[in-house]
Amino acid sequence: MQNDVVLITGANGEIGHGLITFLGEQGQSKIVALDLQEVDVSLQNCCETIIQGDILDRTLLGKVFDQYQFSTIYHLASILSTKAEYNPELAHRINVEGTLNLLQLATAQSQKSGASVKFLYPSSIAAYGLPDLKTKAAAGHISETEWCFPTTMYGCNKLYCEHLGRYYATHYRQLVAEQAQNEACIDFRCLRFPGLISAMTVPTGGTSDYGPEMLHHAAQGLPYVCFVRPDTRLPFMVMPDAIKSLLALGSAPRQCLTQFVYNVTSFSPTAQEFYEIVRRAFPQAEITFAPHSARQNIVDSWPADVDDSAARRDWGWAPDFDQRRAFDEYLIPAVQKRYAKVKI
Ligand code: AKB
Repeated sequence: MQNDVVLITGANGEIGHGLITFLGEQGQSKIVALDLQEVDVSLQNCCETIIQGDILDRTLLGKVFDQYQFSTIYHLASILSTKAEYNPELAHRINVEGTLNLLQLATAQSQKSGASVKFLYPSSIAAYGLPDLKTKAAAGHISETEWCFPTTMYGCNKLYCEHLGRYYATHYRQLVAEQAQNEACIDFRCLRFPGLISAMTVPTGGTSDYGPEMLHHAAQGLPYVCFVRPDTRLPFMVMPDAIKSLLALGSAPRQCLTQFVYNVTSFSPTAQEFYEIVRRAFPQAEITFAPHSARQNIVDSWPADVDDSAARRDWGWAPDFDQRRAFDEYLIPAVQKRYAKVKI
Protein backbone atom coordinates (compact mmCIF):
# COMPACT_ATOMS: atom_id res chain seq x y z
CA MET A 1 0.00 0.00 0.00
CA GLN A 2 1.30 3.48 -0.88
CA ASN A 3 1.41 6.01 1.97
CA ASP A 4 0.88 9.75 2.15
CA VAL A 5 -1.16 10.11 -0.99
CA VAL A 6 -3.70 12.83 -1.84
CA LEU A 7 -7.05 11.83 -3.36
CA ILE A 8 -8.86 14.41 -5.50
CA THR A 9 -12.37 13.57 -6.67
CA GLY A 10 -13.99 15.68 -9.37
CA ALA A 11 -10.45 16.14 -10.68
CA ASN A 12 -11.61 17.39 -14.04
CA GLY A 13 -13.82 20.13 -12.61
CA GLU A 14 -12.83 23.76 -12.21
CA ILE A 15 -11.44 23.50 -8.68
CA GLY A 16 -9.81 20.18 -9.59
CA HIS A 17 -7.95 21.83 -12.47
CA GLY A 18 -6.72 24.66 -10.27
CA LEU A 19 -5.75 22.41 -7.37
CA ILE A 20 -3.99 19.71 -9.40
CA THR A 21 -2.09 22.31 -11.42
CA PHE A 22 -0.95 24.04 -8.22
CA LEU A 23 0.01 20.84 -6.37
CA GLY A 24 1.68 19.51 -9.52
CA GLU A 25 3.85 22.64 -9.75
CA GLN A 26 4.84 22.20 -6.09
CA GLY A 27 5.76 18.59 -6.87
CA GLN A 28 5.37 17.48 -3.26
CA SER A 29 2.22 15.36 -3.36
CA LYS A 30 1.41 12.02 -4.89
CA ILE A 31 -1.97 12.68 -6.44
CA VAL A 32 -4.65 10.11 -7.20
CA ALA A 33 -7.18 11.87 -9.44
CA LEU A 34 -10.69 10.49 -9.84
CA ASP A 35 -13.33 11.76 -12.25
CA LEU A 36 -16.31 10.40 -14.14
CA GLN A 37 -14.93 12.03 -17.30
CA GLU A 38 -11.54 11.50 -18.82
CA VAL A 39 -9.09 13.74 -16.94
CA ASP A 40 -7.64 16.55 -19.05
CA VAL A 41 -4.27 15.71 -20.61
CA SER A 42 -2.82 18.92 -19.16
CA LEU A 43 -3.32 17.47 -15.65
CA GLN A 44 -2.14 13.95 -16.27
CA ASN A 45 1.58 14.62 -15.74
CA CYS A 46 0.85 16.07 -12.32
CA CYS A 47 -0.84 12.87 -11.11
CA GLU A 48 0.51 9.58 -9.82
CA THR A 49 -2.66 7.77 -10.91
CA ILE A 50 -5.73 8.76 -12.88
CA ILE A 51 -8.93 6.83 -12.36
CA GLN A 52 -11.95 7.33 -14.57
CA GLY A 53 -14.89 6.22 -12.47
CA ASP A 54 -17.96 7.00 -10.41
CA ILE A 55 -18.01 7.97 -6.73
CA LEU A 56 -21.17 5.86 -6.49
CA ASP A 57 -19.20 2.75 -7.50
CA ARG A 58 -18.37 1.29 -4.09
CA THR A 59 -16.40 -1.61 -5.54
CA LEU A 60 -14.11 0.78 -7.39
CA LEU A 61 -13.72 3.06 -4.36
CA GLY A 62 -13.00 0.02 -2.14
CA LYS A 63 -10.14 -0.99 -4.44
CA VAL A 64 -8.74 2.56 -4.47
CA PHE A 65 -8.76 2.72 -0.65
CA ASP A 66 -7.16 -0.76 -0.46
CA GLN A 67 -4.34 0.41 -2.69
CA TYR A 68 -3.57 3.82 -1.18
CA GLN A 69 -3.27 5.26 2.31
CA PHE A 70 -4.59 8.79 1.89
CA SER A 71 -3.29 11.61 4.07
CA THR A 72 -5.71 14.14 2.54
CA ILE A 73 -8.88 13.84 0.50
CA TYR A 74 -10.20 16.79 -1.51
CA HIS A 75 -13.73 15.67 -2.32
CA LEU A 76 -14.63 18.08 -5.12
CA ALA A 77 -17.02 16.00 -7.23
CA SER A 78 -20.58 17.31 -7.35
CA ILE A 79 -23.46 18.31 -9.60
CA LEU A 80 -23.91 22.09 -9.42
CA SER A 81 -27.05 24.06 -8.70
CA THR A 82 -28.62 24.58 -12.14
CA LYS A 83 -27.89 21.08 -13.43
CA ALA A 84 -29.16 19.58 -10.17
CA GLU A 85 -32.59 21.20 -10.61
CA TYR A 86 -33.08 19.24 -13.86
CA ASN A 87 -32.49 15.91 -12.10
CA PRO A 88 -32.67 16.45 -8.34
CA GLU A 89 -32.66 12.74 -7.44
CA LEU A 90 -29.51 12.05 -9.47
CA ALA A 91 -27.92 15.13 -7.89
CA HIS A 92 -28.82 13.80 -4.45
CA ARG A 93 -27.23 10.46 -5.24
CA ILE A 94 -23.98 12.01 -6.45
CA ASN A 95 -23.77 14.90 -4.02
CA VAL A 96 -24.91 13.06 -0.88
CA GLU A 97 -24.44 9.31 -1.41
CA GLY A 98 -21.11 9.94 -3.16
CA THR A 99 -19.94 12.04 -0.23
CA LEU A 100 -21.20 9.44 2.25
CA ASN A 101 -19.19 6.72 0.45
CA LEU A 102 -16.02 8.77 0.73
CA LEU A 103 -16.60 9.79 4.36
CA GLN A 104 -17.19 6.16 5.30
CA LEU A 105 -14.14 4.81 3.48
CA ALA A 106 -11.92 7.61 4.81
CA THR A 107 -13.12 6.90 8.35
CA ALA A 108 -12.54 3.15 7.96
CA GLN A 109 -9.06 3.82 6.58
CA SER A 110 -8.10 6.17 9.39
CA GLN A 111 -9.43 3.74 12.02
CA LYS A 112 -7.46 0.89 10.49
CA SER A 113 -4.20 2.80 10.14
CA GLY A 114 -4.51 4.82 13.35
CA ALA A 115 -3.72 8.00 11.38
CA SER A 116 -6.24 10.74 10.91
CA VAL A 117 -7.25 11.48 7.32
CA LYS A 118 -7.88 15.13 6.40
CA PHE A 119 -11.12 15.50 4.48
CA LEU A 120 -11.42 18.85 2.65
CA TYR A 121 -14.90 19.59 1.39
CA PRO A 122 -16.02 22.58 -0.69
CA SER A 123 -19.48 23.73 0.27
CA SER A 124 -21.12 26.81 -1.21
CA ILE A 125 -23.13 29.98 -0.72
CA ALA A 126 -25.92 27.75 -2.08
CA ALA A 127 -26.24 26.43 1.50
CA TYR A 128 -27.98 29.73 2.28
CA GLY A 129 -31.51 30.69 1.37
CA LEU A 130 -32.89 34.20 1.85
CA PRO A 131 -36.63 34.49 1.38
CA ASP A 132 -36.78 37.77 -0.62
CA LEU A 133 -34.72 40.70 -1.88
CA LYS A 134 -35.68 42.97 1.00
CA THR A 135 -34.34 40.43 3.50
CA LYS A 136 -31.24 39.88 1.35
CA ALA A 137 -30.49 43.61 1.33
CA ALA A 138 -31.06 43.91 5.08
CA ALA A 139 -29.02 40.78 5.90
CA GLY A 140 -25.73 42.25 4.58
CA HIS A 141 -22.78 39.91 5.04
CA ILE A 142 -24.03 36.81 6.79
CA SER A 143 -22.25 34.36 9.06
CA GLU A 144 -22.09 30.58 8.70
CA THR A 145 -25.02 29.98 11.03
CA GLU A 146 -27.54 32.46 9.60
CA TRP A 147 -30.14 31.87 6.89
CA CYS A 148 -29.33 28.20 6.24
CA PHE A 149 -32.56 27.47 4.38
CA PRO A 150 -31.42 26.45 0.86
CA THR A 151 -33.97 26.47 -1.95
CA THR A 152 -32.04 24.21 -4.35
CA MET A 153 -31.29 20.47 -4.24
CA TYR A 154 -27.60 21.32 -4.57
CA GLY A 155 -27.80 23.74 -1.62
CA CYS A 156 -29.66 21.16 0.51
CA ASN A 157 -27.03 18.56 -0.42
CA LYS A 158 -24.14 20.88 0.49
CA LEU A 159 -25.65 21.86 3.84
CA TYR A 160 -26.41 18.24 4.73
CA CYS A 161 -22.91 17.07 3.73
CA GLU A 162 -21.42 19.76 5.99
CA HIS A 163 -23.34 18.10 8.83
CA LEU A 164 -22.36 14.60 7.68
CA GLY A 165 -18.69 15.65 7.77
CA ARG A 166 -19.09 16.98 11.30
CA TYR A 167 -20.89 13.77 12.31
CA TYR A 168 -18.17 11.49 10.88
CA ALA A 169 -15.45 13.61 12.51
CA THR A 170 -16.98 13.71 15.98
CA HIS A 171 -19.93 11.38 16.57
CA TYR A 172 -19.54 8.43 14.21
CA ARG A 173 -21.00 5.26 15.76
CA GLN A 174 -21.27 7.03 19.08
CA LEU A 175 -22.97 4.09 20.77
CA VAL A 176 -20.31 1.48 20.06
CA ALA A 177 -17.69 0.52 22.65
CA GLU A 178 -15.60 3.29 24.16
CA GLN A 179 -12.39 1.83 22.71
CA ALA A 180 -13.65 2.17 19.14
CA GLN A 181 -14.59 5.80 19.73
CA ASN A 182 -11.02 6.65 20.65
CA GLU A 183 -9.63 5.37 17.38
CA ALA A 184 -8.41 7.82 14.77
CA CYS A 185 -11.08 9.36 12.60
CA ILE A 186 -11.35 11.90 9.84
CA ASP A 187 -10.34 15.51 10.26
CA PHE A 188 -13.21 17.19 8.37
CA ARG A 189 -12.68 20.78 7.15
CA CYS A 190 -15.11 22.65 4.96
CA LEU A 191 -15.17 25.95 3.06
CA ARG A 192 -18.30 27.68 1.89
CA PHE A 193 -17.21 29.11 -1.45
CA PRO A 194 -18.80 32.07 -3.23
CA GLY A 195 -19.09 32.00 -7.05
CA LEU A 196 -15.66 31.08 -8.41
CA ILE A 197 -14.03 32.53 -11.52
CA SER A 198 -11.07 31.01 -13.29
CA ALA A 199 -9.27 32.34 -16.34
CA MET A 200 -8.33 28.78 -17.34
CA THR A 201 -11.68 26.96 -17.25
CA VAL A 202 -15.37 27.75 -17.73
CA PRO A 203 -17.92 26.36 -15.28
CA THR A 204 -20.84 24.17 -16.33
CA GLY A 205 -24.13 23.60 -14.57
CA GLY A 206 -23.92 26.34 -11.94
CA THR A 207 -26.04 29.43 -11.36
CA SER A 208 -23.22 31.84 -10.53
CA ASP A 209 -21.93 30.97 -14.02
CA TYR A 210 -23.14 34.28 -15.53
CA GLY A 211 -20.00 36.03 -14.20
CA PRO A 212 -17.38 33.72 -15.72
CA GLU A 213 -19.51 33.12 -18.85
CA MET A 214 -19.74 36.87 -19.54
CA LEU A 215 -15.96 37.22 -19.29
CA HIS A 216 -15.06 34.15 -21.37
CA HIS A 217 -17.62 34.95 -24.09
CA ALA A 218 -16.38 38.53 -24.37
CA ALA A 219 -12.75 37.41 -24.55
CA GLN A 220 -13.62 35.08 -27.45
CA GLY A 221 -15.68 37.73 -29.27
CA LEU A 222 -18.89 35.74 -28.70
CA PRO A 223 -22.22 37.41 -27.85
CA TYR A 224 -23.57 36.71 -24.36
CA VAL A 225 -27.07 36.90 -22.93
CA CYS A 226 -26.84 37.29 -19.17
CA PHE A 227 -29.57 35.31 -17.38
CA VAL A 228 -29.83 37.56 -14.30
CA ARG A 229 -30.87 41.20 -13.78
CA PRO A 230 -28.13 43.87 -13.83
CA ASP A 231 -28.74 44.70 -10.14
CA THR A 232 -28.04 41.10 -9.02
CA ARG A 233 -25.28 41.01 -6.44
CA LEU A 234 -23.32 37.88 -5.43
CA PRO A 235 -19.99 37.24 -3.73
CA PHE A 236 -17.19 35.95 -5.98
CA MET A 237 -13.60 34.86 -5.70
CA VAL A 238 -10.93 34.03 -8.27
CA MET A 239 -9.61 30.47 -8.53
CA PRO A 240 -6.09 31.20 -7.21
CA ASP A 241 -7.69 32.47 -3.99
CA ALA A 242 -9.99 29.44 -3.84
CA ILE A 243 -6.95 27.14 -4.07
CA LYS A 244 -5.10 29.27 -1.53
CA SER A 245 -8.00 28.99 0.92
CA LEU A 246 -8.30 25.21 0.52
CA LEU A 247 -4.59 24.74 1.15
CA ALA A 248 -4.52 27.21 4.05
CA LEU A 249 -7.47 25.57 5.77
CA GLY A 250 -5.91 22.16 5.11
CA SER A 251 -2.63 23.12 6.74
CA ALA A 252 -4.03 25.04 9.72
CA PRO A 253 -3.26 23.41 13.09
CA ARG A 254 -6.40 21.54 14.21
CA GLN A 255 -6.37 23.27 17.60
CA CYS A 256 -6.81 26.67 15.89
CA LEU A 257 -10.05 25.62 14.22
CA THR A 258 -13.15 26.54 16.21
CA GLN A 259 -15.64 25.34 13.61
CA PHE A 260 -15.93 22.79 10.82
CA VAL A 261 -17.37 25.13 8.19
CA TYR A 262 -15.86 28.48 7.18
CA ASN A 263 -17.10 31.18 4.82
CA VAL A 264 -14.49 32.65 2.51
CA THR A 265 -15.03 35.49 0.08
CA SER A 266 -13.35 38.28 -1.79
CA PHE A 267 -15.57 40.80 -3.66
CA SER A 268 -19.28 41.24 -4.39
CA PRO A 269 -20.04 42.93 -7.72
CA THR A 270 -23.45 43.36 -9.29
CA ALA A 271 -23.96 41.82 -12.74
CA GLN A 272 -23.96 45.40 -14.08
CA GLU A 273 -20.53 46.06 -12.52
CA PHE A 274 -19.30 42.79 -14.02
CA TYR A 275 -20.61 43.96 -17.40
CA GLU A 276 -18.89 47.34 -17.13
CA ILE A 277 -15.52 45.82 -16.22
CA VAL A 278 -15.76 43.27 -19.04
CA ARG A 279 -16.84 45.93 -21.58
CA ARG A 280 -13.94 48.16 -20.55
CA ALA A 281 -11.52 45.32 -21.31
CA PHE A 282 -13.38 44.13 -24.43
CA PRO A 283 -15.18 47.17 -25.88
CA GLN A 284 -16.61 45.13 -28.80
CA ALA A 285 -18.33 42.65 -26.45
CA GLU A 286 -22.02 42.08 -27.19
CA ILE A 287 -23.63 41.52 -23.80
CA THR A 288 -27.37 41.76 -23.18
CA PHE A 289 -29.54 40.99 -20.16
CA ALA A 290 -32.53 38.60 -20.42
CA PRO A 291 -33.26 37.31 -16.91
CA HIS A 292 -34.37 33.70 -16.61
CA SER A 293 -36.90 33.88 -13.80
CA ALA A 294 -36.18 30.52 -12.13
CA ARG A 295 -32.38 30.96 -12.22
CA GLN A 296 -32.85 34.57 -11.04
CA ASN A 297 -34.85 33.27 -8.05
CA ILE A 298 -32.00 30.95 -7.12
CA VAL A 299 -29.41 33.74 -7.25
CA ASP A 300 -31.74 36.08 -5.36
CA SER A 301 -31.94 33.51 -2.54
CA TRP A 302 -28.13 33.53 -2.15
CA PRO A 303 -26.47 36.22 -0.01
CA ALA A 304 -25.01 39.40 -1.51
CA ASP A 305 -22.05 39.00 0.81
CA VAL A 306 -20.79 36.63 3.49
CA ASP A 307 -18.94 37.18 6.74
CA ASP A 308 -15.58 35.38 6.61
CA SER A 309 -14.24 36.77 9.90
CA ALA A 310 -14.04 33.30 11.49
CA ALA A 311 -11.65 32.14 8.74
CA ARG A 312 -9.61 35.34 9.10
CA ARG A 313 -9.40 34.89 12.87
CA ASP A 314 -8.80 31.12 13.10
CA TRP A 315 -6.40 30.44 10.23
CA GLY A 316 -5.35 33.84 8.90
CA TRP A 317 -7.51 33.84 5.77
CA ALA A 318 -7.22 36.88 3.47
CA PRO A 319 -7.73 36.82 -0.31
CA ASP A 320 -4.85 37.99 -2.49
CA PHE A 321 -7.22 39.42 -5.10
CA ASP A 322 -9.75 42.15 -4.40
CA GLN A 323 -12.06 43.15 -7.28
CA ARG A 324 -9.54 45.45 -8.99
CA ARG A 325 -6.62 43.03 -8.77
CA ALA A 326 -8.83 40.06 -9.72
CA PHE A 327 -9.75 41.62 -13.06
CA ASP A 328 -6.72 43.81 -13.83
CA GLU A 329 -3.96 41.48 -12.73
CA TYR A 330 -5.41 38.01 -13.18
CA LEU A 331 -8.63 37.51 -15.16
CA ILE A 332 -8.35 39.99 -18.03
CA PRO A 333 -4.67 39.43 -18.93
CA ALA A 334 -5.00 35.65 -18.52
CA VAL A 335 -8.12 35.28 -20.71
CA GLN A 336 -6.62 37.63 -23.32
CA LYS A 337 -3.55 35.41 -23.47
CA ARG A 338 -5.57 32.21 -23.43
CA TYR A 339 -7.87 33.07 -26.34
CA ALA A 340 -5.13 34.82 -28.33
CA LYS A 341 -3.30 31.47 -28.23
CA VAL A 342 -6.40 29.66 -29.46
CA LYS A 343 -6.72 31.98 -32.51
CA ILE A 344 -3.12 31.37 -33.69
C1 AKB B 1 -23.24 27.10 -8.55
O1 AKB B 1 -23.58 28.13 -9.14
O2 AKB B 1 -23.97 26.11 -8.43
C2 AKB B 1 -21.88 27.05 -7.90
C3 AKB B 1 -21.95 27.50 -6.49
C4 AKB B 1 -22.32 28.89 -6.15
O3 AKB B 1 -21.69 26.71 -5.62
N1 AKB B 1 -20.97 27.89 -8.62
